Amino acid sequence: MESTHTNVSIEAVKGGITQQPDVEAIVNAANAELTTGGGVAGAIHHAAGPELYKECQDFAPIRPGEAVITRAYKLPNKYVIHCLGPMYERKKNYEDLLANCYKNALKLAEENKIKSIAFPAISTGVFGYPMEEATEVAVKTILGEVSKLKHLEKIKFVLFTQADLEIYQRKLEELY
Ligand code: AR6
Repeated sequence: MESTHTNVSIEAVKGGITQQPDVEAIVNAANAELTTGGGVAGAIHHAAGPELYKECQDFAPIRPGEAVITRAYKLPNKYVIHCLGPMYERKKNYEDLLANCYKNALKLAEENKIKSIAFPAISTGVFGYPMEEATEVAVKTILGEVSKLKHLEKIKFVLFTQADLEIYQRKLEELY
């Protein structure tokens, strides 16, 4: 019988999402068409190789808040979970849509019995979501789901800059 984990480790680190070999799945801040793009998506597609793009085309397009899972090809991980974040303030419910990204990514991770996952700060680059606000949504949503997790043991937030890392660390201390 499976039991629910109450001791999931949650950490924030500074680094690149494609350089996280200790996790089974990494999350992509994707575009609707699941094409290469820039930022996180560009780095992931570049590191994974062209087969990732080919597999993605079976799932595209996706809508804001949705997530799909693929293999990770040349990346040091087993899976990539592609989430489409909302463009900041473009839709009334942008906060719910961002929360849905995190919820749906965790759902796919659980369905695939994934033990460890790394998230970038979805929507905070090209999509313009302010880091402070996005961090609040990301951390609150993840903490709200933790008690339901059966397989995940490790959740990592991967931030690109020291300033972003500090925002996450502060929010985790405040809420965790
Ligand atoms: N590792 C970790 N974080 C990164 C990396 C990386 N390699 N590169 C950038 N970041 P973005 P979005 C940070 O723009 O806002 C794409 O072109 C970055 O500093 O990648 O959801 C897609 O194709 C920022 O804090 O994602 C879409 O069209 C955060 O990751 C669109 O951009 C997210 O930045 C998605 O925009």
